[in-house]
Amino acid sequence: SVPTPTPADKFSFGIWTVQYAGRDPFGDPTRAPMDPVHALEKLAEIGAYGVNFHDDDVVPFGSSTSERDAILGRFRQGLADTGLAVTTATTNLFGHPVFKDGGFTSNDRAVRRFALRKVMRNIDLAAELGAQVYVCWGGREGAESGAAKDVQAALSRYKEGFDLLGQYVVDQGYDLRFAIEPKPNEPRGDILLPTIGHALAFIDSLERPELVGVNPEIGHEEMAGLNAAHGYAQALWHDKLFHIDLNGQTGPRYDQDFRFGAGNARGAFWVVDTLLQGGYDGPVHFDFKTPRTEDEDGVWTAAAACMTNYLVLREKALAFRADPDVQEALAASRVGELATPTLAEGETWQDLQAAPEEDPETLGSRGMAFERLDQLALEHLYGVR
Ligand code: GLO
Ligand code: NI
Ligand code: NI
Ligand code: NI
Repeated sequence: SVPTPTPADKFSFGIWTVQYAGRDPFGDPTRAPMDPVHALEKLAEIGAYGVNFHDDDVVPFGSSTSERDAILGRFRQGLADTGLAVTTATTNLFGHPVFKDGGFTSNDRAVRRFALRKVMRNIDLAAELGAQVYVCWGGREGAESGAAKDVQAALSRYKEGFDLLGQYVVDQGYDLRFAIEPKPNEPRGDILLPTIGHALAFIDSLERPELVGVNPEIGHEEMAGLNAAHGYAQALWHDKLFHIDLNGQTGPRYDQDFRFGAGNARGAFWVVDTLLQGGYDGPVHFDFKTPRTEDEDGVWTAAAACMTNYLVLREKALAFRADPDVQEALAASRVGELATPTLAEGETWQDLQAAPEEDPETLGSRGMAFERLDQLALEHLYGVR
């Protein structure tokens, strides 16, 4: 039977995901613009728990203060009426032409100042609405050509931006942490902080690294040819998995943003398993786009399917871990042994050198039995176990 979402599942959506009207580089929108309050109502109806928004998703760029107040009044009412939580918020630093060369790392200093003010303004709203994570996707931070960007200077300005924002939330007393969302390319030819690993290394250079983590998106990692589940695992290992963007992608292509569970289904299974095993307990957030072939009904079908597919994969991943055959196979593959430190308690490199030598022929002849283990996973995924 098809599982149904509950608030305890903590499913959340970017408002922009369902608002996406189908504009792509080759064609105009195929669907009508969607009112944000309508988006809230429908998301609540299909079983979502929370929402995430860019400033401009709710308040159109360039609105006057009185327009902004009126729009936000209606939006707050929509949140109250639907009971949806604001889990996360973010800034649109990519849509307007002012950001054509980036926000925090534009060569144009005036643009950088404008961008940081825009972020601070929306951080105030995010804090007021109870968001705990502020996502930063640097979609326009990058270049199409070599001499256009001094990458080291750009990273210094990127750091300056995060240091300023960290100071801002501390000074304001906000309980808000930042999550950098890596992406290798699109819309820029090359984007700075292209993968989880680049972002993690960058975070170490900040004044307040404890305030900044990552928001990895499955599709973005796969665009880089990487294993998304391994990326999530490393972010967890560093205690930096502050938020997640789940969706579907088929290998290194354009950013497909399929509904979660479509595209690389096997990769999706391992992402869910990794999140469950790693104890991730933040919002289960979807960042997808409904293909422009669909009308509004198709949008709600796709949005609901993200949650269905997560619940299906969660059930399968848990059943996989609970299966006695799998436990036996894990033991045969010596997976648990990896948790045992290589040196015994108190042992030193001298002791290691003095120990009787392992026989490489014997060790090399032992099979790892991974094929059996993986086949069991596939049989769970394919629904025959
Ligand atoms: C684009 C990104 C984008 C971000 C969003 C949140 O590829 O995935 O949708 O997730 O701007 O900051
Ligand atoms: Ni994306
Ligand atoms: Ni994407
Ligand atoms: Ni995203």
